[in-house]
Amino acid sequence: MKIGITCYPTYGGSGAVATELGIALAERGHEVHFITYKQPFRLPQFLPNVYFHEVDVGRYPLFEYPPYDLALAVRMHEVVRAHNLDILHCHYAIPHATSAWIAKEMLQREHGRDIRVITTLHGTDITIVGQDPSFHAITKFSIERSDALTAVSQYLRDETQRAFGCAGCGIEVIHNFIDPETYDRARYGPALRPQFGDGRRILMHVSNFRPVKRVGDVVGIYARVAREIPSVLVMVGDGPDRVVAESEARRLGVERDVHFLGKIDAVAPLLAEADLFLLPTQSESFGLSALEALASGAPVVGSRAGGLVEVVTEGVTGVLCAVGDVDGMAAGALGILSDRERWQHMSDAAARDARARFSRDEIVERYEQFYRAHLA
Ligand code: GMT
Repeated sequence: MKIGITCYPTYGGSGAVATELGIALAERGHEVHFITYKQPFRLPQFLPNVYFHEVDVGRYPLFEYPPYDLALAVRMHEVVRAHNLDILHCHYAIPHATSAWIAKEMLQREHGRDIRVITTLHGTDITIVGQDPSFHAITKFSIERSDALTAVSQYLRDETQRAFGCAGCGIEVIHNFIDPETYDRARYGPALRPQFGDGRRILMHVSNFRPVKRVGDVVGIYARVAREIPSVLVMVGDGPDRVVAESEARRLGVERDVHFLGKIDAVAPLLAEADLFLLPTQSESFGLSALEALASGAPVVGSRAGGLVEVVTEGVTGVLCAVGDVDGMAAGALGILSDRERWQHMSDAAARDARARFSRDEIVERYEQFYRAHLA
């Protein structure tokens, strides 16, 4: 098949999933065309069967807000025609599915050509941004006009049907996935540990530091753990709430032991050294970073929010508490870290469960079958 993929190319779960799906499809012999405004962050320079088409928005003094959605639609239209694509797979509903609908209309009306538009719903396109009155109608329209839809969790499918009233949308749940060879604790040597001292436990958080991630709570949980267990907190990523986390660390007097590493594309070697992964998020449709941590043998402590409960098996691979229950999460973290045997059990179970339920090959195959079913 010839597949066009559009995603947000910057740091974030939906871009990571879209890119890794594209790479896996190319390895399986499909021709994959990424159509985005920037090279996706997890896409290496060259891979057989993989092409990258940059969307150029151009500049014109009249445009205070350059119309990216239209430039994307035009690029999609162009790439479909030039490369004879079968499918446009949009990750995140707006504006990607909207642009794909415009491209589809143009192709149909001008060239009598049909292109199948598949949209994968990832998270805040449904739970936050899409429900904002400025975007609700266009999100609903773009969902309903897609030829087929997937959601990354059961929770997100139900939430889409509830919030947009499209009970008949026929959304298929296809969970996110990991490459078990990449997220493997045994594969990497120590990089962080020598820097912090062998006896200290490493707690880790990876995200784009948006308010929804509650990075202040991450620091709060860590500060409570640090009172009892020698440890450090490693914060990977960057974003608007980094200052919140930094000031919380100062307020709680733990700033010397909270290390902000900034944006790092390849997180697997870091996760392989984590003793615990923290995700006390406000809302999470899936939690790809949590899955990557579990696959790397790091139990997860986080909130019982959205689709995270489909990823973390409570009491077996991690501990989940109500959103904002920093004391409960700290107690959960201490319960795991203070008992070596329990930690080892959970770490093994986490790596095993992630492989059993979310391995790349099985899930990529489901996407392939999904494409085939909707080509006809
Ligand atoms: O929807 C977002 O907030 C952005 C998106 C991203 O690009 O990081 O994250 C969502 O998609 C990920 C990949 O499917 C999921 O693992 C995240 O849970 C989800 N984020 C939220 O629901 C907050």
